[in-house]
Amino acid sequence: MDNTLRRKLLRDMLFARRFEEQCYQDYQVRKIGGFLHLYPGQEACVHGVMAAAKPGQDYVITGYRDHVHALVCGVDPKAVLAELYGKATGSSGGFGGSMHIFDVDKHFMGGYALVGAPFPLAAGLALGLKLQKRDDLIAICFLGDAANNQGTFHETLNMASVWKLPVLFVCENNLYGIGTATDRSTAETEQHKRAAAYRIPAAFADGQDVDAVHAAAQVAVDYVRTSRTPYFLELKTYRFRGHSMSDGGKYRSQEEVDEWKKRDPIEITFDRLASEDAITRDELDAWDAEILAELEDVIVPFADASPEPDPKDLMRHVFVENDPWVHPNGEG
Ligand SMILES: Cc1ncc(C[n+]2csc(CCOP(=O)(O)OP(=O)(O)O)c2C)c(N)n1
Ligand SMILES: [Mg+2]
Repeated sequence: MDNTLRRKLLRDMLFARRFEEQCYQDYQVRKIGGFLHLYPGQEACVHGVMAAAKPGQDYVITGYRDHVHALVCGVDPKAVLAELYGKATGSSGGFGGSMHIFDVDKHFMGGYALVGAPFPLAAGLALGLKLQKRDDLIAICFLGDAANNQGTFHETLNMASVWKLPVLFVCENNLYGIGTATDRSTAETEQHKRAAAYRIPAAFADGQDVDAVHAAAQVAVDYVRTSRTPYFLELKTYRFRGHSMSDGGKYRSQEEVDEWKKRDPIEITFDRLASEDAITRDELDAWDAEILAELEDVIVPFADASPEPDPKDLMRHVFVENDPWVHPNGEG
């Protein structure tokens, strides 16, 4: 990776970190309600993968830890924060909240609360590309390690392989599903080995190192894009915060968290650039100040000032609207 791209990824990861910290604060003061799953620690995963893909063009889908995936696909941060605040200007009109960011224009297809649900939807997106002969695009599914124990994982990988679908499965293996360590729930903890059962080629990379993620993802993305068949990429990573905001943190030691924090993807990338004299600490601090100012002066005020959704729209998006096949008598 050249330093121009590395610097961009560093700034983008810093933005993602600050955005998530803003969400953390806003939850404390109840500007954000419901569930909130934050991404700090895992930034190198989605940034590294998408730098090897076509953000905004390739179809991306993920679970509930979805804010940063949306941002990387080009969803407006103002619309993401407004969605978190439940405002009408949110990316899902304020109906979805944290777990349901969605932006069809950016080909960001959500944002799902149900663990494992995006697997078959990703295969469906890839099937759609295949039927439409959009051979320039692929589908990318980002999910956690525990999701791989859902039936949907096995059903989808099997069919994606048999049907030759252009889908990349990215496993963000952060070693836990809520408070359960993977080795307590999963017979094969090396997640990439599980793809072999479906004859899907797979690889593993260090999910704290954006260079390593990007290099592995470039192979993966190129493979799917040219062969039009699936690939599985496991990224070993760690979340610095709790699973969600209601995490007591009893299942892992402070020593373990501290050890992983020494492998902060932002610091790793900064150190690599600094070792090549391609950045200074002052420059990083200046970026940080810019990002904090953008949050404080632009993004938060936009979400604050936005209106609540109109109560008359409460039942919208529940049933298909204006579809003669679904409503042959015109009845809802
Ligand atoms: C179908 C379903 N079962 C259970 C849950 C409750 N649940 C929410 S997150 C989670 C753990 C998922 O862990 P993982 O896939 O590793 O992702 P991570 O949160 O670590 O990113 C569970 C069991 C759910 N949301 N959906
Ligand atoms: Mg996990």
